[in-house]
Amino acid sequence: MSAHLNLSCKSPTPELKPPKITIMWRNLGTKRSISKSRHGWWRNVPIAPKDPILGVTEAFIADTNPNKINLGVGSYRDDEGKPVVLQCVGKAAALIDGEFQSGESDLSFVTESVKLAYGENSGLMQERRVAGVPALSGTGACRLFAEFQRRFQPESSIYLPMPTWSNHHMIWRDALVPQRTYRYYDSESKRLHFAALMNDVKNAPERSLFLLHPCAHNPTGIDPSEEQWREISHLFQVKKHFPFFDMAYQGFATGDLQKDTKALRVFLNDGHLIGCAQSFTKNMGLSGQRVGCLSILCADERQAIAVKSQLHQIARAMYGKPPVHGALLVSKILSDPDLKALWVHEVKGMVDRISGMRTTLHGKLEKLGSSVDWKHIVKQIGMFCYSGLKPEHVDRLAREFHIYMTYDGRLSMAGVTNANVDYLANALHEVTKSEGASSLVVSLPKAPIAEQTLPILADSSAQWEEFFDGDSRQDFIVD
Ligand code: PLA
Repeated sequence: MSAHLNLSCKSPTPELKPPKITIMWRNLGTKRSISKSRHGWWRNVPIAPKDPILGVTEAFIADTNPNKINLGVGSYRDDEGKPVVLQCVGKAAALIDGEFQSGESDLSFVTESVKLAYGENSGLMQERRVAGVPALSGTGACRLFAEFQRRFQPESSIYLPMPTWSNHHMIWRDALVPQRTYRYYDSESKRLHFAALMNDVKNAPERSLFLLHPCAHNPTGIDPSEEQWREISHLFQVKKHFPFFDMAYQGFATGDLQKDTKALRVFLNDGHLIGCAQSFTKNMGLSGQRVGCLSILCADERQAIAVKSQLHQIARAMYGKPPVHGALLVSKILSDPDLKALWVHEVKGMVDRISGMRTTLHGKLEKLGSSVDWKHIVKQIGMFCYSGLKPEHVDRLAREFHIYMTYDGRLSMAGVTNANVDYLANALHEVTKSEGASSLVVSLPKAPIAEQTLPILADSSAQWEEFFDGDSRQDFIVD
């Protein structure tokens, strides 16, 4: 401002004031107008709703109580509650140290990943019918497929199980693919609602795309049996549906990586063309590396080349390529027999620890004389216990006991340890004291979670109640 005054005073002809005009123009950019325009660009942007899973971790981190427990996100922890670097990963890291990290690693990573999912001896690799690309972990693999689906099956919807991982709704929403749901879980019996599932598969229009969890279903911890997979696969053949498997927990259902691919095997034996998203986040503990693979089994090599080229092109415009370090670690582990054997052993170790904690927690609750029937804690498999706790229980657990979980009552069993299991059992007993034996019944969301704002620590559970109406079959379309 003072510069402006000084300069204008230098003008010999005050009427023209040329320097002043220049300075006045500059003056438009003074602090006040700059800050105004800066605020103007994004003034209409509202704060995004908290993520139903990641928001729990935020609340946990903000809590300073020493007894706090995070049972929100499904990340494996050891019995001291610490994140684990698998030994096989440490050894592989030493081996790849200094290795030339070029795009060449893609090939072996994809080949090894596909072998792991489709089977070592499957002839599919020799037939070159699998279009596989590295992806940004399981989330990125799903997102890439959703984008591919919208481009090449623009009229199609995606059928998601109800319930499913909350982010599935957001992934397909952002890819602008209409969503439908199919029934999966029976809240009363806490079992697979097989008849309803088959009914919904049967009633879907021919040639629909379905997302299936091949093992360790998130959040219910309930998988179809092999016989049930056969029936599902048969019905898919009749209806010409396309199965897209989101395999984020290979190994976590049974502790055996091969057994956990039984759903894929059944579908492959029946001659289906399939899609598969693989994640190494949980089973290799590579959360920070974001390693995944998207594969699509095509009718012949020509198709596979075309599909792969399109997947690469979509990825190229979104993020280029995923980082290579994690993919190198995975391909090293999968291609080295000793490292692979060590990995298989370590996966079993993680799964055994989780199922041991299920037994311990269940035993403690029985000992406390809980009136609630907690058998599902030991019956369910994988990382999660779909407890049936209601939003008001979840609220109380957070407020009074500093125990955090998602509002649907999903507990990550990977966060339970010998040191915190007594405290957890007491807290669960305390908040459910007034409940009867059969009262822990999950109410399923009545609308896609992505469509509504989920309360993380709701002041009242009324907000949450809006999500539920007890009707497990909801069809909805995202425009
Ligand atoms: N698919 C399913 C069914 C998942 O449960 C998850 C992760 C993913 C894909 C994504 O895997 P990624 O981390 O390899 O991308 N679900 C977690 C974490 C474990 C999360 O929500 O991000 C969960 O707590 O549900």
